[in-house]
Amino acid sequence: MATTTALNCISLSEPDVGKSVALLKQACLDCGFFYVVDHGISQEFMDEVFAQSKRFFDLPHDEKMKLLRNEKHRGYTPILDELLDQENQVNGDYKEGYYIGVEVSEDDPQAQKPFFGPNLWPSEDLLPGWRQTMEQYHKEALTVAREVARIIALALDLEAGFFDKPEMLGDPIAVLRLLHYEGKVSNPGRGIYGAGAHSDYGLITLLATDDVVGLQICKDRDAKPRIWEYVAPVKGGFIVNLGDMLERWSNCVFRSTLHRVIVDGQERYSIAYFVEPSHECLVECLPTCTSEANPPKFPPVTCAEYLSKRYKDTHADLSSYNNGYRA
Ligand SMILES: O=C(O)CCC(=O)C(=O)O
Repeated sequence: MATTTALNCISLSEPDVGKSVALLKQACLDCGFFYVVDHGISQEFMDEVFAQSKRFFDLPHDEKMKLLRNEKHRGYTPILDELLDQENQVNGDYKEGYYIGVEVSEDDPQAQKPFFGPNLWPSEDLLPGWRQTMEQYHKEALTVAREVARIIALALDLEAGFFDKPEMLGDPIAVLRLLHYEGKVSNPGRGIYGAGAHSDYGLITLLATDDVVGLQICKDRDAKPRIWEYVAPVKGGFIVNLGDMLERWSNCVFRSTLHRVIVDGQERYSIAYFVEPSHECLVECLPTCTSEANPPKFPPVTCAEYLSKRYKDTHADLSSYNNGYRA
């Protein structure tokens, strides 16, 4: 049985910023995962978001498939749509999801960009208040993410507002993703997982989960065999992890850690909020993370380019869906 890892916990109401920076830095050097609490989103509202999420996933399959994700990565992703770990998974993730991005109307020139455009929404008759709940959560989570990014900047010896610059989190590709694990029992020996091993793509992810245990992290991806540890859910708080763009920015000083979801037969709900910078943001080694003896490990890349490739590599081709099912 895997053990449960101990993670540092950052309170966003902590008046001693130096203390938060030290705790966060240690977590980022060690495993790239930490808890964030006292973030200002009320428990009552979090419960409402989870309840609305459940209402969506409770809909009949045909109803959900009317909102199948589009080429802008908005909408419903059925079970097995995503394959995160091609080496170790046989079919794909035994989870379903729903992507909600930044709402950009069709006539806005920004809608021409990948990942930007109008969201897909279930009708108000079907799920009253659903859109409003999700839009509010999207907004509140972004505020939390910006606050966490300020502490990260300080931990990297940058000015606190480094990620607040327009080319950074000015027009972020921030994606809310509702997730539902229906309860199919994971079997690593047979390549069956709720979510296969992966690291996230962007700057940070804020993850809210229900109280069903399932998330595991592996601190050393090169270890043989890999050692997996559970991350305990935190009531009302976020599990925050660093993404690959931050690992690139920090020249691997900060860690973007492999994680996966093991399902023991119980249904599970979680809500991920992926924070990626603006489309044109150039992700390149920070001056504080390189020296003559430690040159940049990755070439610079724009956020949109990097993200498009990662989504393409992990999601089913949309043309493989026919009448609600995959060929
Ligand atoms: O559901 C979870 O606990 C983790 C989800 C996750 O890793 C992801 O969506 O990237």
